[in-house]
Amino acid sequence: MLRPQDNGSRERKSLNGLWSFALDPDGVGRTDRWFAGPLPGGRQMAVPASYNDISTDPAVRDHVGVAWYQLTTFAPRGWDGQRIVLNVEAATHRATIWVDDVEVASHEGGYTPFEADLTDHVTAGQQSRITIAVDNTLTYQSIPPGFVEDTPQGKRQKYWHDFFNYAGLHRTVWLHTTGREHLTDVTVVTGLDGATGSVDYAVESTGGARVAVTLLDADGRAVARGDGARGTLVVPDVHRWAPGDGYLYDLDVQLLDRRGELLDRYHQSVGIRTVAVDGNRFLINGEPFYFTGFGMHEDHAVLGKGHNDALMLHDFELLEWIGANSFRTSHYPYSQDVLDYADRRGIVVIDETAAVGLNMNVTGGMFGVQGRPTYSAETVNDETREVHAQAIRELIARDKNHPSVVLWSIANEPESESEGGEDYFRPLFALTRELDPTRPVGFVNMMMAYYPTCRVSQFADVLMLNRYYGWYVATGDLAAAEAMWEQELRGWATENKPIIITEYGADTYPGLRSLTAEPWSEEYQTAYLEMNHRVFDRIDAVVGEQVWNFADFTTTSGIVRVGGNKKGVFTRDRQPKAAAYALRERWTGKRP
Ligand code: BDP
Repeated sequence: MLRPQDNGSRERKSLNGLWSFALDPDGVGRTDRWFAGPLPGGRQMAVPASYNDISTDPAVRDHVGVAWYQLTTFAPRGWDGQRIVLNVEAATHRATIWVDDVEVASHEGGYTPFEADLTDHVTAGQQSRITIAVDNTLTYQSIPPGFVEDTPQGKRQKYWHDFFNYAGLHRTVWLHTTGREHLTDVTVVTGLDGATGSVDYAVESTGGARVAVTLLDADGRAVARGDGARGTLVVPDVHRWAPGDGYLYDLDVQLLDRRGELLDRYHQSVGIRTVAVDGNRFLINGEPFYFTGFGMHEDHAVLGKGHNDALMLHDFELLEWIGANSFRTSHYPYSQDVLDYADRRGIVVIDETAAVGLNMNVTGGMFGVQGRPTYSAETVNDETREVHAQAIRELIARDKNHPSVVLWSIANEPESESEGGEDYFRPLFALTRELDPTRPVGFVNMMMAYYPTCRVSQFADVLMLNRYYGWYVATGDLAAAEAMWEQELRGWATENKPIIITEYGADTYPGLRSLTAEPWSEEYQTAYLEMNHRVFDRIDAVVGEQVWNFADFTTTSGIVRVGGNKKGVFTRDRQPKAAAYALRERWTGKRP
């Protein structure tokens, strides 16, 4: 699937704005054919946004089940004769679409795009009613997993991940055109040989029309041309894509009929770079790379997980200010706008699926759920794994061409110390490698699978560790934490793989100060991070540090969360805590 774009041959129309909206707590909308006419209740909802925090009504915030969105719109008159497609960038966690009375598509998974070919269902210049039923329910067979508890007070959604189950149409909904005979996919793989770059390209299309490609540099000059659906373009004197230098070429892909008339066209941006793992080094363009940055969240006041360009730009400004060269899309695929922008800014991305919370032993008051076995016929099973596999396929299909993406993370903190975990993950690693042999693959290990008990890290090219010595373990005792942490890390270092610390952090209530650096204070967060850095700096195999978290974020309610998770280095409204200045000094050398 190609992301909708405007170019000489394609047009797109955003359907963002206010849609009609109705909650369906009893699940009657489908049988009552809500798609066949105006939705009941006359409520409105903004797209893109999570619906949860828009209203003052707790029934909206805590809704479990289907929410209906509806818009009456026109395919522009000038689109007559073109193929017309509806593209939904994200509907969390699954959705069904109708155009007028006809069901045209449904999709499982809350963070990857899907589309419906509307050519036979809409007429250019005439009105159509688009209805999208979005279901936020999590089950043992969804990614992420969860279950719904029926209580005398109503349905309660339970899950094992530490962020609020925001739902809705989080990203842009597009109506767009392609040629009738059209391009369906473009894949690029780049290489370097000294000063010469290469771009292997593969183009897929319907029908057998001719493909011609031109690679343009950032000034619009053609630097290489190719004929045919596959080939290698050679770029002498290449300008590499590199961390901090998001240089992009443009691959102009044209589908041509026998007379050379344009049938369809697509512009694919290309950053020419290589990624490799060599022993315990992580190499970008053959040079060792050290990750600095954060695990992040798509999380903002009012918008929830809704994408907003202004807020995105501001987050990238803060990343630059603090000297971060990378982030992880914890714990789900982020908006495609974020990845496009990371490409352009030269920010390095660890790209993660939404497989978070496959660890049902974790309880401790965090999620308000009793422990249970993770891998069993009744919980995470073969069907879950197939949904997970599909999530990996869709992530790679969507993000394979982003130079910023250097590493796939196929899960966050699953149960990985058991045989069940080993059996569950073995085929998923094989699948990821088969789909993308060009990037390293890993998953994020949690402290319950401490060294040497983890049975899944054997499959990973890179070790990604989340550790909270000095927070959940040895709380407040940084000296003890430092010794324990170093000991464990020295164990991992014997594996001769690069180690990225993908989470370390301390909850910090902004404004709480304490001369003796007590937990929750700004002083403690700074001291905690400094302790971690001393340990990392002593261990050669550590090739990256990503603090948990970039900013405070909303979670489910619980006794260990005070207005959400407060491990942000920035507050939820993106103001710095004291630790931000310490990190800035470490990462940029700039004194506060
Ligand atoms: C880790 C999770 C992350 C949590 C964090 C925490 O990966 O999602 O928010 O711990 O407890 O277990 O703050």
